[in-house]
Amino acid sequence: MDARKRAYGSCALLALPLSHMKEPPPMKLYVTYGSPYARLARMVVLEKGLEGRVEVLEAKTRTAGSPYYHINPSGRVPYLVDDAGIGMEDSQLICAYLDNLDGKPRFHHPLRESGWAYRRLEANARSLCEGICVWVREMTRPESERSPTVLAHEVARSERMADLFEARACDPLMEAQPAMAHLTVAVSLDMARKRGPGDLTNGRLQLAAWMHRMSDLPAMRATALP
Ligand SMILES: N[C@@H](CCC(=O)N[C@@H](CS)C(=O)NCC(=O)O)C(=O)O
Repeated sequence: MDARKRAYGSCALLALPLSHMKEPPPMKLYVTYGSPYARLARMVVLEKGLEGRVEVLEAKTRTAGSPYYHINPSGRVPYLVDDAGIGMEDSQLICAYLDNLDGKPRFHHPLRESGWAYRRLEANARSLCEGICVWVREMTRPESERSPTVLAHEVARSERMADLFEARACDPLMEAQPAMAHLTVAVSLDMARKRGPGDLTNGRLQLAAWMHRMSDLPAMRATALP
């Protein structure tokens, strides 16, 4: 039995050409192009070859009355609406969801995910990312509203975290096939260099070499910060 007959039974609809059959609606991924969290989700879409299933849409964040708030009440990106119309926020959840769609996760290896060493690394990576985001956000405020204390605190944090990753850059875990922890460190370092307090790989030779390798990932290039 052909697909139309299975879907609709024997009726007049069978006279319709196949092109009239309903495709599952594409998933929608709401992003901003400067957000490192949204970039993680965009990278997973590309690395998993999901471009045909996921439509990437730019959201208007941080704007009073933005129509985006009707889609995602938190107003944050990334936000994914799956093909059943169910919405979810948070890059960790969205990346895991997208990576698992084909049942063969590449960035969430089950054994690695349950390993404490890997989970500690990913927590460090997210901590680096969050601090850099705070710095960038503070800098988007009018100069008179910026807090030099917050800025200095985040610069110091980012330096300490960069030292931590410099010391670990040659660990087998850091050198392993990229998983979410690796993607998160890479987007954070890129954000720090282009929008943040500066290039955290300067003077950190191991981290610089590691970042150089990560920058070759096709999805890193394709999602480069505007
Ligand atoms: N924990 C969230 C953080 C997401 C987040 O903070 N996104 C920022 C952009 S980097 C955002 O949407 N900000 C808009 C707002 O705060 O209204 C995740 O991992 O997705």
